[in-house]
Amino acid sequence: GKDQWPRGDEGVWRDGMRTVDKDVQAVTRSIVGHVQTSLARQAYNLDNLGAYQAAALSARDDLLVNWNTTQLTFTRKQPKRAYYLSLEFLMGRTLDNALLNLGLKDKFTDGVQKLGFNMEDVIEQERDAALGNGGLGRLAACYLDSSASQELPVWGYGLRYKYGIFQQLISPQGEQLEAPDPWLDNQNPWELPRLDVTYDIRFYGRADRLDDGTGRAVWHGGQEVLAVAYDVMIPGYDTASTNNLRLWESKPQRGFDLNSFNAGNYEGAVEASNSASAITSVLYPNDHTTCAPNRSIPIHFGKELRLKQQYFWTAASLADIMRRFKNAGKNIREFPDFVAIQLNDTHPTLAIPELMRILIDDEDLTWDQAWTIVTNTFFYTNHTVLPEALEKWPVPLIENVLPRHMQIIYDISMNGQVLLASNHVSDIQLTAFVEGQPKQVRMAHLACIGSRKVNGVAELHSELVQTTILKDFVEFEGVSKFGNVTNGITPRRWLDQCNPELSALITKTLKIEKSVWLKDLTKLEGLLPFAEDKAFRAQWSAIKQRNKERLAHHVQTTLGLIIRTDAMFDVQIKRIHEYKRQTLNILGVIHRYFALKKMTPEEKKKVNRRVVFFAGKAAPAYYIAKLTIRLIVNVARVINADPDTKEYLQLYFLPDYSVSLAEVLIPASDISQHISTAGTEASGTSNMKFCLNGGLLLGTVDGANIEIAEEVGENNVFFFGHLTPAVEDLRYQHLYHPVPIEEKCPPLAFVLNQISAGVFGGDGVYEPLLNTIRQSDYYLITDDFDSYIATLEMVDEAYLDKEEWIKKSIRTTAKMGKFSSDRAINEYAESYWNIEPVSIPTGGL
Ligand code: RUG
Repeated sequence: GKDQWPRGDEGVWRDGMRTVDKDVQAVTRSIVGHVQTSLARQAYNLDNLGAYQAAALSARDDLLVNWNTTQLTFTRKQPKRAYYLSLEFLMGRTLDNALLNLGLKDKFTDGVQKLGFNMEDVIEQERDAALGNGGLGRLAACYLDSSASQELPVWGYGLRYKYGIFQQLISPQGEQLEAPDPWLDNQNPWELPRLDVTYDIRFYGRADRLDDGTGRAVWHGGQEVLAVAYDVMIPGYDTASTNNLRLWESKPQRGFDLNSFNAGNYEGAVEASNSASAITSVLYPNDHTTCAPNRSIPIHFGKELRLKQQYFWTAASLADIMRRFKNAGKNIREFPDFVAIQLNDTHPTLAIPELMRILIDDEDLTWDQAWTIVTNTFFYTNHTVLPEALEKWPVPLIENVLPRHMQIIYDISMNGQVLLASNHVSDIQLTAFVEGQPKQVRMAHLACIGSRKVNGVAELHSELVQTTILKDFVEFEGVSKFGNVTNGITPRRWLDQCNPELSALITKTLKIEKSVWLKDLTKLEGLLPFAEDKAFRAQWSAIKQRNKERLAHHVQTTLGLIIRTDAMFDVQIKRIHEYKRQTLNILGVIHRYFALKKMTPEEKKKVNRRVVFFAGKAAPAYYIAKLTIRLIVNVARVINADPDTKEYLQLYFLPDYSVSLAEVLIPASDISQHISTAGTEASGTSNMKFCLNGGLLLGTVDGANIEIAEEVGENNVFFFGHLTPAVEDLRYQHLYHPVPIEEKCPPLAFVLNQISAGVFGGDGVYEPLLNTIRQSDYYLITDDFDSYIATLEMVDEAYLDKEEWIKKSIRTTAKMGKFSSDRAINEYAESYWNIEPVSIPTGGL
């Protein structure tokens, strides 16, 4: 219909919405204005935090104009939209990124300086928004940046956790301690509460099937919780396009307490309120849901609150999507023509039965009509093939919390089985998704059968998805349903923002606008010829050196440690997990330590100096991972204090790894380690970040390492270890034909014995960790140790040839174009979602 707006005089409205290009004076005026009004603080008595808050509010004003224009344009043009459902969005800090994307960084830096502040200090005031565990959540954040930058109509949907990922502290004994992360305590200028956008979400109660032959049911009773929307603006780079990330907060329903109060049950009312608010209280601190096989039960197993989080978020998001779709006046059958929903891992799989419920119970569609819509709307990304990490929910739990959904899941299962039988699939049991004793729902199977496409996150991984966990679905549904989208990273944050000097050198060298290569990262290839240019190499390496000094300075100011910068910086930063094999790395460090101790002073002089950095959190219940941290910290204590070796080898565990810490570590790295057991790391994304910043890669033939090597050339990466097809066999050998480590790998046996003997203290505390290697060695430490050590020696040798090393570094950066998240998001948009860019006018409508 005809637009009903604006009220009054349109010219007056437009004049009010007009924005002018901000100059430095406009910036300072706006900041001072916010100090006085929004913050109600004294202009002449302001600290860094106040300056940050005022600067953030000022930047937010600019974002809001673009955000409004973008949303209004979408509403008017009604393009097909995509929605990215993710339980985690690991955003990090916003101010710097927002200013760079808006093109206002220089003006703000000037303006802030005129007001007596230093921009870097101001930026440092912001707390990370750490609503994620690791790669999966950071990927979601990179995809939002790229969607907005590519002007794609994409919204994110997630939860507004009151507490993000825990803060990691390290005790004097080297133990990880966890403290809460009350990140909202200082207020959050980047979110807009939408107290008017709310939905009632039901839990428990009863589902009564109607016997009118329609298959409909009525779900009633139980608990109702209110979902309240908070919007986060996502600015695109060098465009007005500003997308939305909508996060839900749970609250007691309005008037929830009236009945209880009337009945004189005050405590009952307060309890109900607590249980409603608890849903979005805290991010579950586990990636990969579980621990290693056979050693512990899954961490989420049967965790009712986690199930409630998943449903609360998917139900609120779907209700919101449905309301927007209906407001556009479309017929329900057109739903998949206007809506694509990406399921980030199995966490939002309940969206599948939930949409079935809405279509059947509320919209009166038949089962077949509803199923056609559902299977044309959803897309599922798998992020792991580790069997122990695949989500399963006990049937009795779902039955209790979501009785209607359990009925629908049974119906989907039954229909699937009938189809399978008629397709002569060999082993129906394998594809069943309600299975086991007690019965469980396998969420990956449900996500797969309910989606239009299923993808993995790197070529090897996508292949493994098709040949292992979803093999029978490939047989049943055809291989064309399955695909690959190799992960990507945003070059705005992971080069321009975190490594401004390198970014400036690249722009100067390529002789094109920064905005050109940052939007088409393949342009970096233009750097290749400069690898042969000595003067350029000198500039390149001087920047790396300054980034090392920046890191050393950071460590000194935050931890009081003095780090030498005339050494190779060797970095492994990621969640602590057995499959990622931080153990292999620390055992390698110990091996090196003893080798150094045996050397004469003459021999030592020829040694490549090395500073080894670790950072990463362990899931609080993951005992072996916590022991690994403890070992690293205590080895560091011994090595760094040993006068025989400390000049040649230093070791640091940097506590409380975060996006912001990564932004300092990555540009400073000469080499980084990505050394998972082959076939276990789906992709990895920090490998891409290091290489983009000219750090070389030491890794196994796994995940995206393989594609990085394909791009940059095998001679510019350091690969080692057994390949994926060998892994099963080796595990079998460990179990049924074990060879003592003394025989199989004497240098490793020596290292393990030194730890056991107490050289690094601990009084036997490390035995459970060492036993994982001595016994079944599921992650193949004993098989890969020799080739790991040999490869480290090759790295040393290569580093000593400084000029060659810099050439490798330049060539690596030059060939990283493929790994921009712009490329990845365009693949999703074109091959899966079928959405198109919508251009947004600058300066308001
Ligand atoms: O472990 C994977 C990484 O390899 C990958 O790069 C990242 C993004 O795709 O996702 C990680 N991941 C997998 N996080 N959680 C899971 C399993 O639930």
